[in-house]
Amino acid sequence: MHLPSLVSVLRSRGTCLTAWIATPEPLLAENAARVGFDCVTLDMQHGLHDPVSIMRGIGAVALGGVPAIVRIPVGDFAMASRALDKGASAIIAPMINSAEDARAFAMATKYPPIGERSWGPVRAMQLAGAADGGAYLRSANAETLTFAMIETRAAVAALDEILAVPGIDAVFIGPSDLSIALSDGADVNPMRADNQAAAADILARARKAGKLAGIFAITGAQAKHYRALGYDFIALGTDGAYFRLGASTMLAEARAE
Ligand code: 3PY
Ligand code: MG
Repeated sequence: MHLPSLVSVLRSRGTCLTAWIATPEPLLAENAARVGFDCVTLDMQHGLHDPVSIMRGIGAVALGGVPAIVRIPVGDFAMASRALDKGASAIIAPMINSAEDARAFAMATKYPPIGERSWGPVRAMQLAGAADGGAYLRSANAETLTFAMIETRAAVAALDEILAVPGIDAVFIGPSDLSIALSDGADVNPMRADNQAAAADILARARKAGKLAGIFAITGAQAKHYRALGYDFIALGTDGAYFRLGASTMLAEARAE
């Protein structure tokens, strides 16, 4: 079985809605893929995934026939490279606050001449159906995407320089952290007016630079709103929320008079 890349799914569908899986259990990732998400993200920053669960989770997502994406822990660019080797179709790097952060991220994830990703993509080649190393090498820089998370005041201030870094394909807005930053720690609310205005500005500047843009949505209604605004990549909820919402809806149905 060959896994479609996120690039190919974006090309055919326009917008990707990704599941967000924090629990390091491959069956959850596989179920998210089978339920109809366009792709599945495994979270190492706030989720409990580790290098082994990433390897297993990517295989499970492949069984569901959609691309897998990995959010790495803050600053762990070595892990970005390892996740790509294991077949991740894109990497989301949190807290990219400067062009220097963005360059370190691109160095680890892109082969020369853009970066200095080290060779070792055995599993990625199998999942991509690459005929040989040369075929993978020639397609990898374009087919594996880098999302720089913009979620602090420093990142917003440095956005144009971050967008100009070769090898940074996209931004991904972390609206909760951004709202904490913009309110100087007083609030965590992605839908604050100043936060939504900042997100709109980030989207516009990414577009102007010819880069993709993504954002995290806590609810389906928020995701719909972001679809209407034209984001390419929208994360919808988390595995914990899917479980709580599904279970509470079923319980309410069962107890209804
Ligand atoms: C944020 O909203 O800060 C995030 O990192 C979403 O994943
Ligand atoms: Mg965040």
